[in-house]
Amino acid sequence: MDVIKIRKDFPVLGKKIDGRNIVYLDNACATLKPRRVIEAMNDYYENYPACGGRSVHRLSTRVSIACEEARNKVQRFINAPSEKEIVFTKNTTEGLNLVARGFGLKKGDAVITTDKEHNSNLVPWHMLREKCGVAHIIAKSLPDGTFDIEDFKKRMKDGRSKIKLASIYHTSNLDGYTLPAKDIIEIAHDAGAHVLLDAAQSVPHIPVDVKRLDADFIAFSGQKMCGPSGIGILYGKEELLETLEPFTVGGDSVASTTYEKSVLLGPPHRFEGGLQNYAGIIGLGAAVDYLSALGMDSIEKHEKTLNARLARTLSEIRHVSLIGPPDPALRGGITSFNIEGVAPHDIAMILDESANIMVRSGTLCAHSWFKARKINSCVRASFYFYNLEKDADALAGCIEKIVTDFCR
Ligand code: ALA
Repeated sequence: MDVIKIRKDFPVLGKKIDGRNIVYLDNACATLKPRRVIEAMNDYYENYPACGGRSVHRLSTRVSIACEEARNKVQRFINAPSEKEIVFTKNTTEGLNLVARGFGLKKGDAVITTDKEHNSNLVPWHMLREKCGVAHIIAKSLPDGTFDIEDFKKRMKDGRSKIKLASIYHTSNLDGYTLPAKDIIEIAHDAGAHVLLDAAQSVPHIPVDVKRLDADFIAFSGQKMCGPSGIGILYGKEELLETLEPFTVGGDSVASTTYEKSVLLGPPHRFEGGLQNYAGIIGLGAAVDYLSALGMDSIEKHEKTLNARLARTLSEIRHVSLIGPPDPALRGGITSFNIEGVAPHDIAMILDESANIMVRSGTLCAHSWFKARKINSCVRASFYFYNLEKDADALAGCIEKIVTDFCR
């Protein structure tokens, strides 16, 4: 990959703060946007800022066509069998909530997650337990953060006929570890459960093929894959979307209504009530084109190279502890760490203010994991394809300096 050339596509990478370029390593939270995405959205606002799916005039028709083209692009990107299986949502969280609310789980049923879930794949199950009495089972990770497949198998066996849904992260936002999703899905299916993958951190970074995985649902977000914020995707197998109950209904989600009754449209439109985020959908389509042209295999390889380089340097710095598997090949493009005796938010601020290095710090929307392990929080650096080796080196150099200055 020609990273120097690629970087020219990202306007913000050409800008300076305090006279220096930025080193953006907060990609697991939100990625930067290439010019092509920004232009696609501007084109919508400048040239056809109408609504889609309703009016028959030319501007509106153009919106409808552009949105359905974006849907087809997403379909091809994840190898979904039908465009009807691609539902536009606000973000991953909304996709997960849509399944949690609409899947028809009731008292006596159970859902299984892991002990490493983002709050978006935890809070909906807490609510379902409190409101409807749906049990929540938690599969354990191994001490290094990898998936304990034996524990999962046992829990699926013990909970057979009770566990209706396994809702699990695909790639962890905490440490970058990617689960053996295909095996997990097979185990869940054999036990009679469906599977929902929180794919917010996988779809932007590795090739994801829903047909090969045989995933029932996957949810992900535009903003983590070079697209705009405020747009997400829920993929669901067509026959499951047919029975999933929508929670936002209204304009454009119905075929017809009387005063007494509504006839819903089929998927995906029945889930897309109200005017949509047209600029976001169109921008997402442009982001998918951009990533497809680069190739997901190349993106994955590049991130792993940078993470391995960072790991080599960090392993030589005392007082630094890593979160997740020690082998960087198992952590995609993510390195989460702590420096003994230095608060993560302080580290993040020092990195930002002294070197324009932007990382995330805190509990990464996974308080439950940190609390269970009595770790306050951490710093997370996350790479993307536009990062350079010198970005990894700059981070390592600053960490070394912080250790020298603050650790005795
Ligand atoms: N899920 C996002 C992150 O991990 C917000 O940063």
